[in-house]
Amino acid sequence: MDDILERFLRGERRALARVISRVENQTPEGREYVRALFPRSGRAHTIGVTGGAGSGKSTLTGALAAEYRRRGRTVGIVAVDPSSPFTQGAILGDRIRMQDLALDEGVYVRSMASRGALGGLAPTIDDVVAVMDAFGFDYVLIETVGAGQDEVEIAGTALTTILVNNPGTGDDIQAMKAGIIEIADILVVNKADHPGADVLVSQLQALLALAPAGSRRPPILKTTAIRGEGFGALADAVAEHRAYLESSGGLAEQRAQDARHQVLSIARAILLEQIRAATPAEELEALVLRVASRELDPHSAAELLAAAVRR
Ligand SMILES: Nc1nc2c(ncn2[C@@H]2O[C@H](COP(=O)(O)OP(=O)(O)OP(=O)(O)O)[C@@H](O)[C@H]2O)c(=O)[nH]1
Ligand SMILES: [Mg+2]
Repeated sequence: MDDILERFLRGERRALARVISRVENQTPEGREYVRALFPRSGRAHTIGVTGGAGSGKSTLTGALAAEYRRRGRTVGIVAVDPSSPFTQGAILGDRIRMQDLALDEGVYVRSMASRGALGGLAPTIDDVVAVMDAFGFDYVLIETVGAGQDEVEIAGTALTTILVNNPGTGDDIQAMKAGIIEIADILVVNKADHPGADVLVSQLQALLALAPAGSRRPPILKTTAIRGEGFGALADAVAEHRAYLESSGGLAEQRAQDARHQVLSIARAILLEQIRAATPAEELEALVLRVASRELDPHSAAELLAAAVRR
């Protein structure tokens, strides 16, 4: 065991930062760290915060973290978004409290790019979350912008997924159409200081009423993240969701599902890497152009790539 890992296990934040960097860069060392630390993970309550761009995810994440600190709990935050204000140091609407959070030993914030080298949500996000979990944070909050597949993937990473909506944007209706609501364990109407919050709550209630009988109805909560309003209730709803998972047997099921998802996505990345290694870029490009010109069908082209790996 090297020095960094030892210091990590003693709870040194600088060692945590080093470990995360190596994990994020997918170095062989990073992989060893994940291997060593993974057995220590699984204790934190992981919470995904997703929703439309600008819906207040970062502000809400900061305010929820502040609520947990008030309750004496520690929090790791992973912001999966290069444009996240976390990087610019503006977590909360209230500057003073933001500073408190930044200086607080019980909170650790890490921003990372949303895309891996091979495209798609980087498998390293799961690894970074596991590392923070192993470090001993009670909660690990994961912010990701809801722009396509990411929110579905994040639901695989987090035990509890919070979907952030805003009044008066019409985004919520879009979200329903995309089926995003199905991944939400808790629905939040943020910017409740804006008009139309209650209307949106009613609309969401009406939509949830269409869910199959017997399925769990996610609670709908109003927050005003810039003022830190509604976070006692939100933290309670998160705890209730965890209790529900534990009592319904859903926790074990979800952990198995997460593990399946992670293993398969890493295996997919490994295979894709092997395909790239077995076929030079210009050959791959030529093959792709043959498909584009309808000379070759995509299945046959993919078979050729797979055959190159087998050789
Ligand atoms: N009025 C009001 N504004 C809010 C509230 N929460 C966040 N905002 C503002 O909304 C804007 C976006 O907030 P962010 O927290 O950066 O939103 P985000 O969803 O993280 O944004 P991206 O990560 O860029 O997608 C900021 O100007 C916030 O101050 C709220 O409850 N009420
Ligand atoms: Mg953000």
